[in-house]
Amino acid sequence: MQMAEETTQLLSRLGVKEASYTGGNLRVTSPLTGEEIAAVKSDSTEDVAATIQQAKAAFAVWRSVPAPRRGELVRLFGEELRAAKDDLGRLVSIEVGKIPSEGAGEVQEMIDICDFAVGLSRQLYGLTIATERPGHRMMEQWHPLGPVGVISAFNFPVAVWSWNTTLALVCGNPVIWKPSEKAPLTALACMAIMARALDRFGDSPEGLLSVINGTGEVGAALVESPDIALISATGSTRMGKIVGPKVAERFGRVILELGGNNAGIVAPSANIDLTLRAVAFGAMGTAGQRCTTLRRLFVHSSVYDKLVPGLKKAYQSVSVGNPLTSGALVGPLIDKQAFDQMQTALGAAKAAGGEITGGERVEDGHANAYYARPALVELPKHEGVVLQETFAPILYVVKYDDLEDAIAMHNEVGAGLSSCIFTLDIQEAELFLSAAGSDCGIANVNIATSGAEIGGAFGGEKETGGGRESGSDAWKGYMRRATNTVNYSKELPLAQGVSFDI
Ligand code: UN1
Repeated sequence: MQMAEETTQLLSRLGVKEASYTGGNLRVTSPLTGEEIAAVKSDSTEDVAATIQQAKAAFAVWRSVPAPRRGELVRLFGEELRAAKDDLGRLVSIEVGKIPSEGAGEVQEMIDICDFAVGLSRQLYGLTIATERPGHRMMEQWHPLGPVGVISAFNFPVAVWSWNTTLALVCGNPVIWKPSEKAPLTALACMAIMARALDRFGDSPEGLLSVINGTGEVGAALVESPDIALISATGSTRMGKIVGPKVAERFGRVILELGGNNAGIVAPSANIDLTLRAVAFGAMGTAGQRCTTLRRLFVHSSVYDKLVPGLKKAYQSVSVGNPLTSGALVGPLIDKQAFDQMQTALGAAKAAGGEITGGERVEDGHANAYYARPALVELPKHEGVVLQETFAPILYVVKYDDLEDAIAMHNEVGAGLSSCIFTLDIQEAELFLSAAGSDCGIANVNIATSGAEIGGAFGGEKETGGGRESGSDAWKGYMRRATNTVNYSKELPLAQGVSFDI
């Protein structure tokens, strides 16, 4: 079956109206074959303004709905997602090129965060705090914040929106979603799935959830609106450098989840077999297009020859191709630009004395599909191109002798998202996790950098932007805290012993 035809069938089964993905000006191509599969209508800045006003009105209603009732909407969404998992996972694969288990895995991540958010809807706890004044009580409450704008990237076209949306909903906030212009179809599908949950829920306000499609100016209209209390944006550091200051200018709140140049350290005691498998998934999975992809590996000189030849073999033999027709483990890069950037980085690495295994284009019979064999680059020094994130399957390998040097190199880059160490030595593991160790938001032992579960807070430091999404107490980013002091006495003692007797 032709890709466009299958896409139409999937969209119709998922409940997306044909008019929303035919005849529009935003052409959608599948990276699997380079074929055009749909043409989505772009929204205008006037459409965005109207959507924001609707969200504002929805907020006035939704903030007063009890949080456990808000959780009920998320529970129903989780049920609808379970029913739609196969179709939505397949659509993710078609639209952004993921292998089937990763397409389905992304939808599973959405289901998981629904479950988390439903529980959370009964746990939006504030503290009660001891006061210094007699007859007083002090406490904090967490209140809904306001409309949330979610800007998501092509590589996790649906999961990242769901982390933000499920939390925002139970926290009492409407959400407007600006998906990547490379992945508008999966966004339309999510809205159709959500529409079924909203129908079953019954009495939600109009404009509680919406999607706006288009390019930069549509996103900018969202970012610049004083009515959007929080912008949660996932994408490149370059994008974050534009979005962050714009929101700060109007004193809005941001959650930024930007680039990663994630690294691992392989210590002398590492279990080499486990390390090899973990590195292979971390570095080559999702064709190197996760923000948590493993991009740099520091290998102790005593185990270098035990690990690296095996890794090279894996790079030479891993199956690359259309994952829907061949069962390949490495699918396509998202587009030509991604492939060109990969080749530019490899050229720079070669010029710096890097020894490259793989990296070449793999022909799949489609001129506009860009498949590349993942590249392993043995670098003599940790400098130059390795310090930049290239959103492609390139793993740079550098030898080390001293763990402190390896940690220093590890922390030398701008980004600070995810990190890992492979070791059976508890002192090394704990040093890596300590204040003097990895400077990232995520630091792991004996697993690679990618594939985080939703239960932990997700995000990173430095040029990664500092935002946290998904689990732990990331929900606090979607609420405002009010400190309340109540005087139940007949006196008026002032704090800090101040007297002011009129
Ligand atoms: C992303 O690439 O933007 O840890 C998110 C992971 C996934 C999320 C990645 N759970 O790889």
